This record gives sequence, C-alpha cells and structure tokens, in this order.
Amino acid sequence: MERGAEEKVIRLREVGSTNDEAYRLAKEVGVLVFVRADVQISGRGRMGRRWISEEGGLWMSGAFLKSVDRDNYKLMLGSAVVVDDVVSPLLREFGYRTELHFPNDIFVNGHKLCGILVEEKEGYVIVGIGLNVNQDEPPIPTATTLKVLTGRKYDLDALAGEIAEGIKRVYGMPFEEVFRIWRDRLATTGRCVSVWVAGGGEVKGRLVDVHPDMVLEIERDGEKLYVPAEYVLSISEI
Ligand code: BT5
Repeated sequence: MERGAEEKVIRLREVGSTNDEAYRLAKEVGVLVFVRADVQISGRGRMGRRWISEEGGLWMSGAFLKSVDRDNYKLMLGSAVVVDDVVSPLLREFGYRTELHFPNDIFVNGHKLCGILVEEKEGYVIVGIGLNVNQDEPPIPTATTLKVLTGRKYDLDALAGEIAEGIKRVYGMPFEEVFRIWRDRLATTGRCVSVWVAGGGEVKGRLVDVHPDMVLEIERDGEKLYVPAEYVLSISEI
C-alpha cells in the first residue's frame, strides 16, 4: 500500500489496555487519536485471552467511528496488511519472511510476532496492535520479537506513526479492495487446519478459501463446509 504522512501517536507510560484508552479519548475528544503505552498491565487478546505487554513492545490502539457494517472486518484485515508492510522490509534484509495467519496474526518462522484485537463499542471500532519489537526475549516460547530476529533496536514512535497512518488509510478504502489484498497474502489458505467453531466443536480439514462475505470454505473428506468467521473461536495449522 502507498505511504503518506505519519500520524502522531500519543505515548502513555502504563495503562490497563490501550484499547480502553483509545476508546475513552475518542469519546472525550471526538476525533480519532492513536495511543501507545510502554506497558499494559491488563493487555488482552481475543476471547478474554491475556496479552503479555512488557516494556519494549509496541502496544497501540485507535478508535474509529463505525460508519458502515463491514468497517470492523475492513480494519481487522487491513491493519494486519499494514503491519506486515511495515515489518516485512525490516526482516527481509535478514532473510526472514512474514506469514499472515487467519484472521490477522503475523508469524515469522512459526512464532507469533504480532496479534491484533478489534473490538466494537457504542458505534466505535477499536483496533489494537500488539507488536513484539525491542524485547530481548520472546514473551512466551511461541512468540518472537524483531530484536530477537535481527539483533537490532527499533524506534517505537516511528513504527507507531507508520502503522497509524496506514490504518487510517485503510479506513478510507473500500472493503472489497482491502479484502482482496488481505486474501492474496493469507498464508493459511490451502493448509490443513483445525477450527474451533462456537457451538460446533472442532472441524479439521483444508482451508480452501475465505469468501468476501467472511465465510471460510473448508474441505473435509471430499465434503465442503462453510463456516462464518464470527463463529471461529480459533484456528491452527495441523
Ligand atoms: C491476539 O489475541 O493476538 C490479539 C492481541 C492484541 C494485543 C493488543 S496490544 C494493544 C491492544 N491493547 C490490548 O489490550 N490488546 C491490543 P489472540 O489471538 O487471542 O492471542 C492471544 C494469545 O497469544 C495468548 O493466549 C498467548 O498464547 C499469546 N500471547 C500473549 N502475549 C503475547 C505476545 N506478547 N506475543 C505473542 N504472543 C502472545
């Protein structure tokens, strides 16, 4: 995606969750503001999971007014593409390739580098980016950080500004265009996955495709199954 002017991101020392701060500020100030915090004491992932947010990582959020129905999906998918665009050139020179996993995780060498949480509250779509950057050690064994991979330290304000600017641009794009870019980049397509479906248990099969109405097409023993993304609790490769 194209580049424009970097956004200013408000830096806070320690918060519960930047998603809550971004929402509070958007309501109070009435304009879109991005915030980042050095530390989150109750950083969260999807479905109540915990997100470890110690110093050195980039923990940032922005709260957008929801104007059309699919703004949430547009921001959910588009922000992953934006972060991927920002980090992949930094990693490429060290011989690493990023992988986008459904719906918006970024992995390198099988380890999670970035997770994204999109929440909705009273007309707002809140996008939270968790990117492991300057931590010397991965927060958990299944994770990685830019520093662990490259040995370098990165400017968090500059990364935050680039990401904020990119997400703002995505917000102004049509859903179909964002979806197409995301789907072309999704590494999970064609792979064998285990999908936990709300109210439906585990489905194992090959992820054939994700359709623009956000329905997953899964092939299991020659049979096609269609699972709407909102019912997907988790998806992992097998
Ligand atoms: C996510 O959830 O991947 C979304 C994470 C979003 C975090 C950002 S930080 C800024 C904003 N403010 C917040 O409070 N949240 C957002 P999920 O797919 O549910 O993944 C959670 C799982 O990832 C956990 O159960 C752990 O296994 C793993 N995990 C926890 N902390 C991690 C970290 N720092 N790096 C990599 N993996 C982590």
